[in-house]
Amino acid sequence: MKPLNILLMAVCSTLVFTPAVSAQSDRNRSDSDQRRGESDRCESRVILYSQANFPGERFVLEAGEKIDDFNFQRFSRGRSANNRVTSISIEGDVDVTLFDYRSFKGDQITITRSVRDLGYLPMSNGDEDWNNELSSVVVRERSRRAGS
Ligand SMILES: [Ca+2]
Ligand SMILES: [Ca+2]
Repeated sequence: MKPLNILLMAVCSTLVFTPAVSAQSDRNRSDSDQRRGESDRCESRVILYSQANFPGERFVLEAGEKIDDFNFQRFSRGRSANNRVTSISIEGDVDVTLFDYRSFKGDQITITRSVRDLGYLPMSNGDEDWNNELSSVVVRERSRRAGS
């Protein structure tokens, strides 16, 4: 194995931890929750949650994925995900750009780390925050370096 690969694996294993363990109140855990706990692979992905601190309904996005209108997307329990996302878990080496409107329009912000409560993330006008505003999203792989 090349030294670079080993380095990347080491970085991954420190980044991939599951912050959702604190959700004791949530007993309706799905199969994906179980798999998530057991997975020790380094996969980059993003999980959107309807509540603060990562409990409850979720919506999983892989690296490279984009959603242009959350009106047509549903959380794990069937509710529309539009204007409901309150926390975001980032696993692995991805950036996430949030948009207030569909079709990647309106206010936007790019985050590189998990956010426990979008209510503390201000919009550019300074008056509003990102809680329950997300309507479209882009997930990009961060480390796209030439010659690896
Ligand atoms: Ca919410
Ligand atoms: Ca919105």
